[in-house]
Amino acid sequence: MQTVYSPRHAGHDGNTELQPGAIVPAFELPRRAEIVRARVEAVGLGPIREPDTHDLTIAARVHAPDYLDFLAGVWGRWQAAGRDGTAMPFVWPRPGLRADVPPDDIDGLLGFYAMDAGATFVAGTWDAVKVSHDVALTAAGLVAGGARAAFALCRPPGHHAGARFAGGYCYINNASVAAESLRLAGAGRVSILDIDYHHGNGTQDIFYARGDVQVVSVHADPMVEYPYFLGHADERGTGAGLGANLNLPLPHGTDFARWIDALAVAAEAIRRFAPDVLVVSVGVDTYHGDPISQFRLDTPDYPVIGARLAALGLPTLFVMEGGYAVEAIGENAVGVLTGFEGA
Ligand code: Q9C
Ligand code: ZN
Repeated sequence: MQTVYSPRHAGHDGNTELQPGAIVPAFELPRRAEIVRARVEAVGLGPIREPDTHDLTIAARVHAPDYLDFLAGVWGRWQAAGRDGTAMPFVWPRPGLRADVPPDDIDGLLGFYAMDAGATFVAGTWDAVKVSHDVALTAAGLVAGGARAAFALCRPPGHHAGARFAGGYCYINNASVAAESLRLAGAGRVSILDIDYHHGNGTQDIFYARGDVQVVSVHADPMVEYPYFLGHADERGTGAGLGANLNLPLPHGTDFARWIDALAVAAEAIRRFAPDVLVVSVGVDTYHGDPISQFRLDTPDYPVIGARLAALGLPTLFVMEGGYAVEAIGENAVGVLTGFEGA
């Protein structure tokens, strides 16, 4: 399969992250994408190409246009306030406060458009975010054009970004933009399967009331894990989307035997939905060595996952999400893809 990749992700670098009790260097690093790209080359997965440039028309169908304007302009506003380094919010409009009026001040705006302190901005962030979106759309175009599969090597990731907020290292929801583009290219129904360790709250937020895009997620139980406030099993969609959202939360310590049972439930739900195309949010932070996660998957498990996904028999777009055990991220992420190809 073809991989779409841009070196311009690397401008999103040098940012800090708020962790319990400390501010530390961000876990979501440029090296992640470089190691995945090197592994794609090492195993000969297929050609690597750069993305085409896309405008934000499709992104503006899944995100609020004022949110996209904020993303594009935040660094300029931060600089205009005389600042450098890492822009990060510290105050949020939780329920009970006014969440309908974006403030004028940069610190208010940062919180208005964020769910947490986890989507930080440096000088190169917007360019990397825009290009990550281009990568997703270009790879989606390959699948729309008839490819059996394609790999969008997105960085930064996207699945925590909702219709009008950033969070969890995510800004534009690449998988959602790709799914919307596949609908516009003629797919009547699209399924998004999210296998990142964390619940894809942003993807769920975007499609919760839609019946044409199914969202299925296997993830750590939000009772004990980020994002904490979405991802429970009783969230089944609303209105036209009722029944088109499926969450399969699993406890800390989940091993591969238990995880793959949940994947079988997910796969059965996708078969019943009978989509024309599948988008997979591929996070490999389910790995036992991941520094911020608590599942126990191992490197040989990832090709098995890929083979199970291939058995769905659908045109499939893989979109890179999380995975922070940097030394293993190449083998694990590309393992899903080689398992898919080998099936
Ligand atoms: N102590 C993705 O995998 N921080 N985002 C968790 C744990 C947020 C992960 C803090 C993790 C976001 C795309
Ligand atoms: Zn994750």
